[in-house]
Amino acid sequence: MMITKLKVSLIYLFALALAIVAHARLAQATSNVAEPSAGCEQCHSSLSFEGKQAEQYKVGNDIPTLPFRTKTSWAGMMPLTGPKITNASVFFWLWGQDATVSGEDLVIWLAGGPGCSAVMGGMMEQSGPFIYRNIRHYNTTVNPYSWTKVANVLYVENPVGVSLSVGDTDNISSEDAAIDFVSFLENFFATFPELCEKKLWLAGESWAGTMLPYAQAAILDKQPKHVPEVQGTLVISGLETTHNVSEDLVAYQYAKVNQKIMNLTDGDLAGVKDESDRCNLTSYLEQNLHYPPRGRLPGFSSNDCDPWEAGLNGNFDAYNIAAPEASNEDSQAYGAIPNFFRNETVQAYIHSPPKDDAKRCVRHMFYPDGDQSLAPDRSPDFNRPLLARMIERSKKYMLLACEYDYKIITNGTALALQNLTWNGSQGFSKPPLTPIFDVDKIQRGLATTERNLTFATIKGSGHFMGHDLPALSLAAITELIGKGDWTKK
Ligand SMILES: *[C@@H]1O[C@H](CO)[C@@H](O)[C@H](O)[C@H]1NC(C)=O
Ligand SMILES: *[C@@H]1O[C@H](CO)[C@@H](O)[C@H](O)[C@H]1NC(C)=O
Ligand SMILES: *[C@@H]1O[C@H](CO)[C@@H](O)[C@H](O)[C@H]1NC(C)=O
Ligand SMILES: *[C@@H]1O[C@H](CO)[C@@H](O)[C@H](O)[C@H]1NC(C)=O
Ligand SMILES: *[C@@H]1O[C@H](CO)[C@@H](O)[C@H](O)[C@H]1NC(C)=O
Ligand SMILES: *[C@@H]1O[C@H](CO)[C@@H](O)[C@H](O)[C@H]1NC(C)=O
Ligand SMILES: *[C@@H]1O[C@H](CO)[C@@H](O)[C@H](O)[C@H]1NC(C)=O
Ligand SMILES: *[C@@H]1O[C@H](CO)[C@@H](O)[C@H](O)[C@H]1NC(C)=O
Ligand SMILES: *[C@@H]1O[C@H](CO)[C@@H](O)[C@H](O)[C@H]1NC(C)=O
Ligand SMILES: *[C@@H]1O[C@H](CO)[C@@H](O)[C@H](O)[C@H]1NC(C)=O
Ligand SMILES: CC(=O)N[C@H]1CO[C@H](CO)[C@@H](O)[C@@H]1O
Repeated sequence: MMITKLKVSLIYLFALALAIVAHARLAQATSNVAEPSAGCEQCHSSLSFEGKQAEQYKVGNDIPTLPFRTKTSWAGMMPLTGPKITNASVFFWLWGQDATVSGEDLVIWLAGGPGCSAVMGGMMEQSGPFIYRNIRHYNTTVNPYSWTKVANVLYVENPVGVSLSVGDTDNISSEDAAIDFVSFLENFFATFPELCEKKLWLAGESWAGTMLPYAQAAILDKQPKHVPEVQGTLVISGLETTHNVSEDLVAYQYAKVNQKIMNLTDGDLAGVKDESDRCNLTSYLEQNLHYPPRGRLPGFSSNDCDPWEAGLNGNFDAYNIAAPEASNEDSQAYGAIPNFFRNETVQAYIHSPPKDDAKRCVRHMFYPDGDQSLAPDRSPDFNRPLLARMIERSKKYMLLACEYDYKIITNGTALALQNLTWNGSQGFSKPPLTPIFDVDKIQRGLATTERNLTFATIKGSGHFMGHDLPALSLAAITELIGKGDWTKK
């Protein structure tokens, strides 16, 4: 009797053990979310949402036209609400972090332009789970440097008017775009309330360098319900000052240093110098860029000259002066990505707008006079500028400037920063001298950090750093959110 009972319990225990092992295996298989977001097998996201609201945005694992499966993601049109908004909504795409749990960080990426698509240019060309980098073959590949390796990432179309948005707008400035963005955030976090607990970080490129401090300020002003406080910002090739400073003031020196790469003849270079001389800009840089700065930098005028424009006489791509035959390849990439969004089967699957004319960038945003907001280094004035105020409200603020970028020239940004007073003093005491490394441990540039502001000069990259140096782009976002140290090899 005793023995039988024992046998029975042993068998029971054995069966129970088997069941536990089997269950554990199953759990492991179904929660194996450390796999990449694209090219996954189980394809479960580390994010999940309870609410019905979120459910309608869910994107499945077999996105039409992609040659691999992707993790569950969330995408679609988020309506904007506000006194003057009647019928505007913008597309977003949200990805969970590639880890067993979703982690504490949410990064939002905004594109430049104004008028370029964050989803097309940011997600699908630079930092997303899959990218169109093999543009010769017109197909897409898994991105081994996806930002989802370290954070939950959200790509947002901004401002209204970008091609993956609907609705008309007569908005004309960064300040307007920031107000619309806050409306997006309010509705987004109401739809995905589980994300309200995350640490919120902002990132963007080019014109987003102007827009992002306005966005952060608008969040601080409005204190919208449920929207987390902004922890910090990463700006790549950002416009922090006027075009006159970032282009005209430094164009001659840039052209002189890069004459060969830009294919400028001696005559072309002399033309740039003539334009620069005409407004007495030629020695501004060498006389005024000092570490630490020697007082406020003098004013200047480029009313009657255009040295930057004169530099365009060379044969090169202003976004990457070192790109060989860049324009041809890029136009193909620009075709492949919009085509993805023009496919009706895709549109239905990812809830994107039914547009057969989706474009990577729309021209004439804020037409005809351009962004009416002042540059962040002088808004509302030089004494207490927006950029300085937002740096002071951030754990970390990172500005990356790229060597081969003739649109936003590194030394122009450097001049603006040496003229900026934040956290009690003006400029940096030392130039960027600390080596920084990408995630493959290759040195890619130099950086300096003072009073929560990092300024980095990047070697060997054009304007679109996430395209040119994706492993550095991943290192930069990891540095921002405090999950790595890019000064360590
Ligand atoms: C859209 O994608 C579907 C699914 O891959 C494909 O069958 C269809 O041919 C595509 N449509 C166009 C117009 O390319
Ligand atoms: C709002 O926009 C959608 C999409 O463009 C359109 O179908 C709808 O008719 C518009 N509604 C109003 C009230 O304008
Ligand atoms: C892209 O196309 C090329 C040529 O057809 C092929 O060799 C390559 O495997 C494709 N890549 C992907 C990710 O489909
Ligand atoms: C940037 O400024 C520094 C300091 O004046 C100068 O040495 C360097 O040549 C400049 N670089 C370019 C590309 O203009
Ligand atoms: C020309 O520029 C130099 C250097 O920036 C400055 O010292 C000088 O005063 C300027 N001359 C005039 C006439 O503005
Ligand atoms: C530097 O700041 C002063 C105001 O203090 C301004 O007049 C000047 O234009 C600024 N220079 C640059 C390069 O931004
Ligand atoms: C900036 O440059 C533009 C043209 O390039 C010119 O119209 C404008 O007056 C300039 N502003 C200043 C302050 O020099
Ligand atoms: C620049 O000039 C070199 C040599 O003359 C040439 O090989 C290269 O293709 C040119 N670059 C562009 C973008 O035209
Ligand atoms: C600025 O950086 C310091 C040192 O890392 C940190 O203690 C401080 O909290 C940061 N400022 C803000 C506003 O977070
Ligand atoms: C910024 O300024 C505040 C107040 O002056 C000071 O307490 C803080 O340590 C400064 N932060 C940094 C990173 O220098
Ligand atoms: C349609 C739209 O985006 N309208 C916004 C433009 O900007 C103003 C603020 O200046 C908002 O109030 C509008 O709602």
